Amino acid sequence: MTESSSESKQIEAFRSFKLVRLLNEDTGTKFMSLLGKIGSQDAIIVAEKTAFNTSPEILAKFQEPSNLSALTMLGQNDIYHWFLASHSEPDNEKRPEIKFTFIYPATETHIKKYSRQSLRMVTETPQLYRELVKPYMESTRVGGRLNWVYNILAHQSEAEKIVFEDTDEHEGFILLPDLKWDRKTLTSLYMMALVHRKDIMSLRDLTKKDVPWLRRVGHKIASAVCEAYPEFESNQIKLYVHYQPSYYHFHIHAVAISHDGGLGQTAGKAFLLGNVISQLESMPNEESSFADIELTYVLGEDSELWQTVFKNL
Ligand code: G7M
Repeated sequence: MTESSSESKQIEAFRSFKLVRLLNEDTGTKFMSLLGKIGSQDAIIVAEKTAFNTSPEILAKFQEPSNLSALTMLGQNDIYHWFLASHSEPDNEKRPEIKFTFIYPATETHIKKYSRQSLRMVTETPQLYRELVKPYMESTRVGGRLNWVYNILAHQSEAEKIVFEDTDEHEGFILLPDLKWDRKTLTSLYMMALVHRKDIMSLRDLTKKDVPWLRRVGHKIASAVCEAYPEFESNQIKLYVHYQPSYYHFHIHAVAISHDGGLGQTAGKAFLLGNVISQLESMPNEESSFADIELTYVLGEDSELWQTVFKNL
């Protein structure tokens, strides 16, 4: 058989695939596998979305908004906006294929955060934290970087998206969809809980005294997610905090365990809330905190922390 006749035979077989069922899908890596029949035999199709074409001609299309029909805004908060969009073919309008996050005006920190960069493992001792990292964190809390958080807490932005709120000033928090989530695809459910109290910049400020509060918050988040989305049971939701987070106002991520969230969910970045609580519990006294222990985590080489603290060590 010649190469071209074998190819056309395989294409013909592929086209005669009769779907039996979906075997698997992954919202993070944008993949699905399908079981089907070709005649009487089983066949599997694994489908993956291809990478973006980043040739200059295609990138130039972003200058012509008419190429992005059906641009629907999903949310907006301060300088952050997020959209769903389709290419110009009318059929696609029913099923948008691109989700955009639009940051405008963007700062130098945003540009660095979204740029390709090498990663480094760093070990932050309690002393390093006290002397260099904590002052850095404090410096980022001014100048509007937390505006979007305060807008949510004051019900000035995204109020209609709040899934649950405990309004207590000290105990309370707001649970709402993370801007990363399209708010439709349940297998990639991605929520966040922003606490009302403003005295916790990160994991480092949690003390043993906070354990009962953290337990209550964890339970309330899990039950609120399950009440809003009854497809989930509480052990299908992963609760974690980031160290380092991008924003220094304490928040907890609540994500469907079926979702592959990439680097943000890996060791070196995500600290499971349950383990944070048990680590705090094992500390010697009520004032002991995460500020007293060494933490190892991943940093991008373009991040301000790498540039200003760890690179020079
Ligand atoms: O833990 P870390 O600081 O890296 O996470 C911050 C999270 O906040 C990320 O998952 C962002 O997608 C999410 N996020 C950031 N901004 C600016 C917004 C926003 O304006 N609205 C909502 N809902 N989530 C946001």
